[in-house]
Amino acid sequence: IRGGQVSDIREQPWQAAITVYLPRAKSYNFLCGGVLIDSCWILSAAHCFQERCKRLRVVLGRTFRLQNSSSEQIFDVEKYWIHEQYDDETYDNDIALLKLKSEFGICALHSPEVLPACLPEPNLALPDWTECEISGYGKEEECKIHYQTICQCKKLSGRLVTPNMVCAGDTRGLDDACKGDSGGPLVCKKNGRMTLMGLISWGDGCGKKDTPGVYTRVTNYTNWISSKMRAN
Ligand code: 4AZ
Repeated sequence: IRGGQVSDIREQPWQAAITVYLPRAKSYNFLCGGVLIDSCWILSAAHCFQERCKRLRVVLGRTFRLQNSSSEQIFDVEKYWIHEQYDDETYDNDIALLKLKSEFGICALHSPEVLPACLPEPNLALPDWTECEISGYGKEEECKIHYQTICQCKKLSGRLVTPNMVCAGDTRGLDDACKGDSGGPLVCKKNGRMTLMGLISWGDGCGKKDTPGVYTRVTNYTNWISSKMRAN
């Protein structure tokens, strides 16, 4: 996160860190952010998983990327799905769903540090300039930004913003997602609940004036998410 403030995981208890096993180093390295949406299910960005067949592990309940914490819960990933129409050139449909490995059908246990975000109703529309929050381990921070149903223009720095994307930013160009935050949450308060409206996807740099960040538009994928969860 660019701008933003250092934050405790209890402010964003759905924030996940996705790590990948590096055989040479014999250790797991941070890969991307993710969002806990149910005990055994994590959403993230498809572009994080372009190299296939990697051993993945998810860390929940941790405030700092590299600092173990007594509240953390760690899970291997049983399987993951990249959206069938994901386009790695335009980042259209930049969404992936991960299933955590469990023994008895229960994975994450709820605690003040580990709690799922709510998914929106498929037709939920928020007014432009609704205040929302993003978080990430890019710099262990969160920040407040404004939701924009449509970008000021259909293109951002020459790249197409498709109807499967939503923009959000801070007009001053201070607070923004940045490298390492991809896959993490854009949550907005709706009827008192923090609702997942976006997944950090791409942008033109970070924190440039009048240049919002681009997020995967989660409302377009609620059917895709629930059908995968039901079938698996
Ligand atoms: C990235 O590289 C990235 N300012 C994510 C979001 C934004 C820029 C870069 C948006 O993961």
